[in-house]
Amino acid sequence: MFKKILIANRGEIAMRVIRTCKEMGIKSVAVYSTADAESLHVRFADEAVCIGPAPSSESYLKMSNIIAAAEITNADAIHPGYGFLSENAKFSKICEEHEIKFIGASAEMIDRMGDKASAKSTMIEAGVPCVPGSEGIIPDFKTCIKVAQETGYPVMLKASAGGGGKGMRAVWKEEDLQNAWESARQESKAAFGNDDMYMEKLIEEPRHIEIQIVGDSNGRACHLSERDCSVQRRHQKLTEETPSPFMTDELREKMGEAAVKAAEYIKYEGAGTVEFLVDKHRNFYFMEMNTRIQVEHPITEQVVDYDLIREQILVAAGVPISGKNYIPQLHSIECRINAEDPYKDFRPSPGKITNLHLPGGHGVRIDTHVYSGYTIPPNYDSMIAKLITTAQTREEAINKMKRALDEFVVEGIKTTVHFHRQLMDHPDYVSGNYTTKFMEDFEMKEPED
Ligand code: MV4
Repeated sequence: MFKKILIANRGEIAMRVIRTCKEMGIKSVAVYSTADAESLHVRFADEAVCIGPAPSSESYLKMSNIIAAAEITNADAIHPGYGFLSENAKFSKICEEHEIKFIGASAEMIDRMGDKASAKSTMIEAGVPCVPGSEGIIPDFKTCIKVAQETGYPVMLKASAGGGGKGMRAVWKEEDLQNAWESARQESKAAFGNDDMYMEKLIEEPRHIEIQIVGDSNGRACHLSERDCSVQRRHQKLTEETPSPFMTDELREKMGEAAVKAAEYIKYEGAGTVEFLVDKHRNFYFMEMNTRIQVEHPITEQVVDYDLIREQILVAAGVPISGKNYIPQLHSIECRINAEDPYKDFRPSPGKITNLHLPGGHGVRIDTHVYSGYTIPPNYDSMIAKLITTAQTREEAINKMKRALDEFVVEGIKTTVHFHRQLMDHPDYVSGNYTTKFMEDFEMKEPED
């Protein structure tokens, strides 16, 4: 078992990993930029190393400095969290070359799943349902027209190096195809240095339902049921829940089986997430596979009583998984609390938290790194806390979320607490009748004076 793990991340996920390390009797090393010198993960870790100035490119993305920190502290493993280097194949490789265990996917696996067209081809081989469309990358516009005609409009053009909606275009009729093809490729080239495109039949008003899987070094995998992540704004998840209000026992069985089949086919090791698009007829299609722990992992932990970070560490240390599939026994909802002003188009609101009161009580979990007096730096993403409520039923979990949001006090900055409070009263949310289109029509009600 590892003696010391370096956490190559910051904020709430660094706290999350440090906590499990402490419970497992593993020493923890925090790395931090000069902007994070007063951050909580620095104080909670057994050791802390400053790896550079505020800009991520000079600190949390600076592979040489992170490896150096691991060497001088004699860490035998690195946990990358999510974001930053968590799905960076080069970093996974460098860790391997330095004989430091990367608690995540191998460089080959990251490359294979990171290239969306190749991931899709792999899933087709594995017999996982995929959206009909092109066979791999589209070589030129002439082929693009032909594939669109064969697929039938509307179609979705997608960047193979993409993800999160970048380089993606919905095309409803042939006359719009050329502009879409050119602008999507430009956007993808600019964002990823790669303009490979593939095409799919457009799934209208889909839900985003993902399955948590864990695979071990013996090639076995299990699933830990689903998370509904359809409430998104500009491809940023705002709130997630499990079980999905759209799920049926039969659909869960089929999606869980498909996700396990995918993981076992590629001999996936560690915690991963298979993302699916689900249409209104409950047909599901492979969308992407993420080879990292996800922000929203706590709701799965809550309903199946499972520590996913602990599982990642055990699998990385070669311990076989229990192998049984998990079906949710409870209902759990996560609200991402961001330092953004929902009354001003969610614009960022960094600064000093002058007063903070966190909610608590039965069924309330808060994953956060902030404290009263903490100054949120403007350099990183805006999430300051995850508020998670868990109860026997969805109605009770929503009720608990409302009560917890009403208790949540943050002064000195604006946050999305009021957005989530209004969401919990929205009829389409409360009825569970929402898709990825939900936020397009959502409008904040002005605050009562
Ligand atoms: C789609 C789609 C409809 N049809 N693919 C968005 C980013 C990436 N995860 C894939 N996405 C989509 N792919 C087909 N064939 C609609 C989306 C989509 C979406 C998917 C999940 C969650 C939110 C979304 C918001 C807009 C579009």
